[in-house]
Amino acid sequence: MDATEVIPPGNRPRWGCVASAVLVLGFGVFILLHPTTNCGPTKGGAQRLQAQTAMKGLYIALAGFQAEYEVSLTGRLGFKENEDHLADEVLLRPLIDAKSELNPRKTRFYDPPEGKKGKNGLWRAPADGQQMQLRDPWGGPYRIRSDSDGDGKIVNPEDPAGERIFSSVILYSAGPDQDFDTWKDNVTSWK
Ligand SMILES: [Ca+2]
Ligand SMILES: [Ca+2]
Repeated sequence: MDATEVIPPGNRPRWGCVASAVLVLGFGVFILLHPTTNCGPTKGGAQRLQAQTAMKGLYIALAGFQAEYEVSLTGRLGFKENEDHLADEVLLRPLIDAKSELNPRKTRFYDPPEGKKGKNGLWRAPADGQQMQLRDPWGGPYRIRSDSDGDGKIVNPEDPAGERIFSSVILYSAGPDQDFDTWKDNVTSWK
C-alpha cells in the first residue's frame, strides 16, 4: 500500500470498537470473579462480620475487666491452658451482672444486644432469665480459649501442631453449619 493511499472508511480497522469489546469482556469476567463487588457483602459475609464484631466486643470487655481488677477473668474462673469453654453465664455474668461477686465494684464491662430469636446476641433462658449465652448469627454459641500460663501464646485449635496464636484470649464460632470441627466455615478472632 502506498503511504499516501487513502483507506476507505469501511475498511479502516475499528480499534475503538475492539478496545470497547475487550473492556466489556474484561469487566464481565471481573464481575464474575468478584460477585460482591457491586452488590455489597453477601448475607453470609454480613453474618461473618457480625460474629467478628461480637467476638471483638467480648474481647474488649475481658480486657476492661483485667484493667479494672488487674487479673484476668478467665484466670479467676480457673480456665486452663488449651481448654475450650463456651461464652455462657459463667463467663458473662461478671461482665454483665453487677451483682456478681467477681465484680465487686459493679462495673458493667459488657452490654451485648439481646439476640433476636436466639441468634446474634445475648440469649437468656426463658424460664428464669438467669442462664445466658452469647449466640452467633446462626444461633450457636461461641467458644473461648485463654492463655492461662501467661506466656502470651495460645495453641491454635484448628492446627494444634502449628504456630501458636499471640493473644491473651481467642474466640471462635462454629459458623453456619454449627459444627466446631468443620473449620472451613468457622469464624475466628485470629484471622
Ligand atoms: Ca499460653
Ligand atoms: Ca463449622
